[in-house]
Amino acid sequence: MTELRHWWQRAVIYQVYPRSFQDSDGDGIGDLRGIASRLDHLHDLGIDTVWLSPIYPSPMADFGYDVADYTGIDPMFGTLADFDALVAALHGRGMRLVLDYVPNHSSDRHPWFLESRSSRTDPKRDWYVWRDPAPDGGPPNNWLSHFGGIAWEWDASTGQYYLHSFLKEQPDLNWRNPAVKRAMFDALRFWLDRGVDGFRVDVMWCMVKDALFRDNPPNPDWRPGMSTRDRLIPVYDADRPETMALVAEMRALLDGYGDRLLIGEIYLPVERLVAYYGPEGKGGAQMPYNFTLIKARWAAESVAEIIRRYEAALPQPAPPGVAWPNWVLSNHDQSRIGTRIGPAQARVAAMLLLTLRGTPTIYYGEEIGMLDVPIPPALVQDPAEKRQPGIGQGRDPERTPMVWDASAEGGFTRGKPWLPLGADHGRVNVAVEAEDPQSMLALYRALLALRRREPALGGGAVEEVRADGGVLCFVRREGASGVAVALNMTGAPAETAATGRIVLSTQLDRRGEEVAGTLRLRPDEGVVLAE
Ligand code: TEU
Repeated sequence: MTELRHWWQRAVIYQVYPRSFQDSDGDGIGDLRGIASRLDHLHDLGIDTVWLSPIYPSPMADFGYDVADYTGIDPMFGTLADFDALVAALHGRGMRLVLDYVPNHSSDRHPWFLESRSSRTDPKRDWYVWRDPAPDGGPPNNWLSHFGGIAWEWDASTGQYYLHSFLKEQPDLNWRNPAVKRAMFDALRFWLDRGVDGFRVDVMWCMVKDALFRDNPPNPDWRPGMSTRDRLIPVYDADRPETMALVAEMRALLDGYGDRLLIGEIYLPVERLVAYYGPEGKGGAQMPYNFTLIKARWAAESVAEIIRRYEAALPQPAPPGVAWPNWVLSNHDQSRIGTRIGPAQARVAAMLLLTLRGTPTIYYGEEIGMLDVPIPPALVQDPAEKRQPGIGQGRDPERTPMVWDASAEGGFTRGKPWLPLGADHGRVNVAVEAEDPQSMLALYRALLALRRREPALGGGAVEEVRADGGVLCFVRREGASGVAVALNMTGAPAETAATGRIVLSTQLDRRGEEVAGTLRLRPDEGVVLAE
């Protein structure tokens, strides 16, 4: 029997993209006061932990992932007083706050970088990654930016290149320099002292680079249409062995404040991903984010295989608090689930996310079934799309404003929203769905309530994972109690063997129906059965 000792094992995390959640001052961009005004929605839904994408002062070249001050709030989002009020409001409701932390790079406008680039002898020169040109005058090596093109920018006034794994406006910090570590750890303490419950660490697997700056080898599987970064295999600029020691230090710092949460944003195959729990599954991040469902082929057999492979990769044995799983369907960098697999299957995905073993993260708007919003070229905001147009890297479509009601701007702003709302916003919104007992919102509420009520859905083991034709089946078991989950991942009726009483269907009917031997599922229907 698994006792869930830690709050983050019982948590349901909700990601807020602050620009897009709620505007309070009419500038068309969301802000902290706006978020604070919408906590009832999250609380009623059954959410207990909010993760905010960056709210720090920033020139917004990458919408806050280019930080110009690690211990402030961008005026666009509010003030430190607004922040403290938000923390107090969350804690007052028994909820928690996780902040984004962006250690790999700062903004090129950060005072540290301005000093660093001012001269080769500046005391902060070594706070960033500066290298001499190659003998031919070109970049020091072949490393590529995640956003296209070479990862090095020439600085004519000091005659060296600096490294930027993302935009040239996002120079990489040099974590091999102890002064950088001290300053960046002080920033963590600043927020922990203000009551923050944890951090989601941006590109955790990229923080440390090869000390010898060796070239990455070519990727034989690269094909036109793929991102230019995929031309090389990122052996030397990501997932370096030294990263683990740094993660362990971050974790120890957080542990000094009690039971705080360290989440790592990590895009790696699961066998490498689990290394970020730390040796023997402890001492690293409690949640190396598991993005396997984001890349999944949406079919019962492949998702069954993902669950088995992930569970098997977790460091074993797993005493409480060690190598705890987590699941993610979407985030601010990825196409929304309903767009990837269709609105009908998005309901099945919601049931999957909230019945699997481990802490789920819900991306804002998924609880009402928001879809990607096509953005005409003239309205594109995302630098990823501007730099490599047309290859599907643009992230604006999944970052459009949260829709609260059927009014013209969806209750998001009284001004002009920074990105347009979807054409479906008269139907897909909180107010309309709150009145509809069959809505996606009603389904999310029912799933979250069931998850809290049913011990097997908390700490219970996941067993008997199998695909039966197009139906994904698994059992969650906790001591004597167990539930079975059966998800029809096709648009056709299906049958599978099951016995028990239906406690929830994705179509929000059939409750209490007894199943004896054969479970018949409608197209795109998932059910949870109690034994
Ligand atoms: O994303 C890291 C990352 O790997 C992205 O390049 C991702 O693969 C891409 O956006 C998919 O299109 C993090 C943040 O989540 C992202 O928003 C930032 O732009 C990036 O880091 C730089 O900080």
